[in-house]
Amino acid sequence: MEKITRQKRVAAVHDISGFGKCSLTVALPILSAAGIEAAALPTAVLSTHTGGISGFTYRDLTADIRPFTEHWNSLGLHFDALYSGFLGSFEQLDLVGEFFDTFKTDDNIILVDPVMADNGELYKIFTPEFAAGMAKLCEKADILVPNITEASFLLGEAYQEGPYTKTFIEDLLKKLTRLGADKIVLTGVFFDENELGAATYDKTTGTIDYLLAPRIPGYFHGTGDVFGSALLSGLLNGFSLSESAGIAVRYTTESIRRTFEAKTDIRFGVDFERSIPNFLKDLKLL
Ligand code: PXL
Repeated sequence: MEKITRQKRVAAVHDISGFGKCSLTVALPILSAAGIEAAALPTAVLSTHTGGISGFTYRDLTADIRPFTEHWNSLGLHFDALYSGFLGSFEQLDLVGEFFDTFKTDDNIILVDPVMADNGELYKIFTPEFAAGMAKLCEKADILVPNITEASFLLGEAYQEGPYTKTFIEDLLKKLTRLGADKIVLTGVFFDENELGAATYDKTTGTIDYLLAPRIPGYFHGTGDVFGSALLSGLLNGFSLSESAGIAVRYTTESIRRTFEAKTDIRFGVDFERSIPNFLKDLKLL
């Protein structure tokens, strides 16, 4: 007989890009598959994501953030995690900060994925001022999940291309905790051309772990959101930070491999759906 426990609940604060598999169209199904209730606070509605696709529509939902916060607060809702990603405007940095302040408790976690840049560059819609504002929002995070480009912008440092050294990565991890979060999961870590993955650092224990998998060539869109959602699924299912990062690396890699073999347009996102069974086995839910 299944033992019934209280279901975990996440507030997912991301945009909804109608086509292209990223942000909410990735976070909601992954969290749901992992048995977690996912509430959505949409930051913007786009026809597609902005990565390599032109002509997308963009409806900014800044004006809805505070009314969502107030309504959810009036319902007395409790979230086990507050998970933010792509924000729709500069003003949302403060509004999402208020959202965090409203729903932060002693027993929940704030996971911030500072979505704004990759491959050494800010996404076209973001400015250096936005990056500075994001660094302020990161002060509220318990767990920060940047890629190496985002880490560089958050620290105000020049981006360095890989392959990296352990000294470089460990220095970056430690500097990132100065922004506020005690736990860092850095993505896009590689020491040679054969493997790629994540590094985790828990400042409270001083532990650093590397979770690497065989590297698949190409830049696949939306993989940061697949990774972040899988990481959070691991954490809320009782796995440690490095175990959860390992689950997320394996899930993201399997999804990328299938997409690579199918020769799908890399802008259209990865086939994370058909990796769900193995993901659930890794989470010990199947
Ligand atoms: O996956 C990150 C992301 C989320 N949302 C939108 C994006 C991007 C990356 O380009 O454009 C709208």
